[in-house]
Amino acid sequence: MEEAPKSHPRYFSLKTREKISNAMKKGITHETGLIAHGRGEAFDYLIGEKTIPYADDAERTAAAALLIAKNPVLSINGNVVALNPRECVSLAKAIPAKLEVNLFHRTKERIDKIAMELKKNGAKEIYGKKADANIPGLNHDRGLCDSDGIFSADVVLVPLEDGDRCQALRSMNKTVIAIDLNPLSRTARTANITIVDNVIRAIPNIEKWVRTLKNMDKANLEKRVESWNNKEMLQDVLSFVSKRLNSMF
Ligand code: PTJ
Repeated sequence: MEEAPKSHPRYFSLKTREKISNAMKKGITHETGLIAHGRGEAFDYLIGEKTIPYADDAERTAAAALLIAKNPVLSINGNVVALNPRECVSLAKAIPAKLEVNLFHRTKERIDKIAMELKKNGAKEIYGKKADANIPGLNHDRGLCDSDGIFSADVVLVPLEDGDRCQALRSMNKTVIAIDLNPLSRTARTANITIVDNVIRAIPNIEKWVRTLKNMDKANLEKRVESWNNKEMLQDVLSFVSKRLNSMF
């Protein structure tokens, strides 16, 4: 494939497409991950392709939830590893949290390739290969997970999650943090804390907040998480988008 020209006004977006397309050719990203990426691009356009204040606030709350968790796990799929493997490993180390490869379109080959990619980027231990537990209510390989990873986690960060699985994780009484550019998706409406931002910007910004909040009193962090109103935030995002679109022309 010919390289994206640096002078192109949408160079960053074209490079990102190249990354995800190359990851698909390597068998890391599932082919439907390209479709999911396209949907994400469309919603990113609507928010202006930058971290809006509501997302920054959600990223800060997510950092607080991850810091007070007893067993936090970052769930890694084929899209997020294609876009920011180093940043995921760095965030996991900063919290610290476990990294688990958890796929919607699960195959052993993809699990191994994604785990290898995370190791190349500095991860030591990767969960997800044992798959000795099942998320109740999911009658498909997408329910498989590790007993000492996602299954026993109290807080799970799921970038680009499927709505069904998000609901199943919530039914297990876990705190679910989703990153989803679509504020209308079932995932966005089901998670405890939804980050309406691109994973490319969200993961490093959560890490920035983790480092800022790390030495803060736990009671303060708990207060922030407990007072989070996800529905109100999603309504604010939709008003933001609507005002932004109305003021464009
Ligand atoms: O690697 P696998 O097998 O686990 O499969 C991963 C995909 C993404 C294919 C699978 O989880 C899937 O089908 O996801 P959905 O249900 O299409 O949901 C993807 C959601 O992520 C959509 O709402 C998109 O708007 C959103 N999205 C896409 N790209 C990004 C994004 N959100 C944040 N950042 C992105 N870069």
